[in-house]
Amino acid sequence: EDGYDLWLRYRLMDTDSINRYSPYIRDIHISLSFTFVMRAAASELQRGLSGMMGSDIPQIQEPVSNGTIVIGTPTTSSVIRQLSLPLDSLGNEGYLIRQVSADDITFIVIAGNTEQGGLYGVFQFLKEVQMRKSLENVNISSTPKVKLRLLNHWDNLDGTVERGYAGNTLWDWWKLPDIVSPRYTDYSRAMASVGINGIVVNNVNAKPDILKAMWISKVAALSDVFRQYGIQTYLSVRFSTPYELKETKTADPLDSDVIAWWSAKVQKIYTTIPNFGGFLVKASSEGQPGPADYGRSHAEGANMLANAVRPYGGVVMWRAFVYSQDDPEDRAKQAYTEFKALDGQFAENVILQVKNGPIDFQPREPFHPLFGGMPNTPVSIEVQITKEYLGFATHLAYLGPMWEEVLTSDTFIKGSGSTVSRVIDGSLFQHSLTAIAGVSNVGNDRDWTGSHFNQANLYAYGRLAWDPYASSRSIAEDWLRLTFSTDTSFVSKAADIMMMSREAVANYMTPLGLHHLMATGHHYGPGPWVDNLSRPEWNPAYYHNADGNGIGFDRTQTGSNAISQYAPEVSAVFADVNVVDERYLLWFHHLSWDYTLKSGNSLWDSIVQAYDDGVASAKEMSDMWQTLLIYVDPERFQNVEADLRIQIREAKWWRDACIAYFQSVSNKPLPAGADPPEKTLAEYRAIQFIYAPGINTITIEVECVSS
Ligand code: BDP
Repeated sequence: EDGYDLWLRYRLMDTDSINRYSPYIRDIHISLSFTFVMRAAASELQRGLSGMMGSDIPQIQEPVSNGTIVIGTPTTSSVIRQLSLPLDSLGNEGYLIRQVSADDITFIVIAGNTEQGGLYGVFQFLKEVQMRKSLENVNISSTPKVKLRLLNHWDNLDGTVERGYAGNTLWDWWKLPDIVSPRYTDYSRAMASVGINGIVVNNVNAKPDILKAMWISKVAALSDVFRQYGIQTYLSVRFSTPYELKETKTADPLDSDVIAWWSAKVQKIYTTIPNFGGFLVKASSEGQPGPADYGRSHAEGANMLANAVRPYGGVVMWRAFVYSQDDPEDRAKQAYTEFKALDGQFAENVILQVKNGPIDFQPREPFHPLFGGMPNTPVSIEVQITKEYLGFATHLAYLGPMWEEVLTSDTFIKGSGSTVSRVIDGSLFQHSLTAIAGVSNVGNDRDWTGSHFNQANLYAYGRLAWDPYASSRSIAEDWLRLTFSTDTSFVSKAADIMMMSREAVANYMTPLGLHHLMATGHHYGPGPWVDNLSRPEWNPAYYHNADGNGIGFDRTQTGSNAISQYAPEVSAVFADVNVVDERYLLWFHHLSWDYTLKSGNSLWDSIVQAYDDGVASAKEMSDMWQTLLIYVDPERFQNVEADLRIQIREAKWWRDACIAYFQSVSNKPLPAGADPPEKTLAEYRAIQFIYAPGINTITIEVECVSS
């Protein structure tokens, strides 16, 4: 039980369950006209059902009898065609699972308008059985609410993964394209099982080499596997590639040689990778070259690439993660300021990819003001599945509630109910190009994600990409049933652990709206004292502004006025210290240490209390896990147990180091009953990790230059 099977565990069921399911699961009706996606679906169904039933569930072509499962599309399956099922509303990727009776025969049909829809239906059907749901009169249909559901790998060509905590890259670049690991198939199965339909294979901090013919052929070999599962392939590209490969004299997006270079390159890519989807671009951002180097706007840069991919139906996902050291403004305001002015100037196959919050994947951020701020531009959300700022692989932090928090946030841009999910699914501003991107936590570790509970984040991401309105708790419960046990008391208690975990991390790292207190470079441990990096906005001190009088970032009118980037209804709430959710307090306000919170306690005492709550929650999670021993196999139980031990220790490290530092600034006594930090501030400051995982050469260059 090493976690390799993820949530696709087709383990033998108990005899009662086998008996209960056998009338519905006898054989699988396929058609010879299936192409590769439906063939992959049929073999997945056979594999899953045979595994769970403990006997071969064969694929058949004739005849349909009681207990046959008919799969396919109206075009490829004559049985489905004759049933005249209500498939119209399912679109290109939806599915219908239904028990039907015809000619005195009762059987289940899994249908889609396309093979991809059929594949998703098959995975859903398998989940129903894995979760021991009843199949009597089964009638389930579902259609994804977001068109492009992407996993962004930050995988480097040298095999490392930027911000990756699950080993090295899964892509064996060195051996590709000749040797194609069967693991790529298992990866694609897992992705398709949660509805992912696009993979960006390389880091946004891209190297020019990825567009050399040799690398394109490596990507093509991966892509051949992906497309069996309805997955398109995308590449991150470096804006200056033609210039850096010495094939043009500039990378100016308005230069005709540059335009011609990209068009020719795109044509070659599509010849080699027929299911290519387009480009992801990080430009004029954190040292990456971009249109700004040539005095051009982001729209001019993006549109040039968009023109190149348009003839093939490709898209450009242009990242809005930009902030400049030359700009004295609050970093939280910069992306909005820069992009708002360009609204309406982007080509129709460009989508602006915006991180969930205005800074950078912190344990808690308010929603990014560009959600709702760019009505004339398709805008997608980028979330980070890999836990760069939430304890890497070992801390248990289920991110579902964090994403739900942002997706359900109301932008009020078109009045009440203008939620971020409605921006993302295109319904608020009627955009048909919609997307959601998650920064992958997948590596070549046996368990794929570095820990068992990190698998839940990958799963939840896929589920929310399919349906941004889904509840994070019910996703957690499904994942637990698929991954560990369907026992109801296990599921309910383990889901409680998951649901409290992110709040625990936010409390022991950055409570009450504090943010970016992480140490330099690796971002693992605490570093609230860091104030000497060359770029001001890389310093934790820039964000907390703690001094003898108080702490927090004033983003109201008396400060940076970042709140003005939100709709008046939202900014009024953020502006009012008495109304704002206290979990965002110090994100928006600079307050005296003696300021009184709603609890009646002072700010200083409340900060200490929140850190203590975080540590207490980590302990509680571990105690709760101990009660689940009987439900979980020893190997996985002990893995989680060991991770939780690390988490308790490091929660305390975070708490002690931050309190030691903030106390040195506030000069306040600890509230009665609070333990003093175990070590001195000097000792916490001396802790260094030079070889922490996830830092790539670019990051090291950037941050070393600055320190
Ligand atoms: C930051 C990461 C950095 C990424 C950057 C990005 O620290 O490694 O390159 O985001 O999203 O959070 O481009």
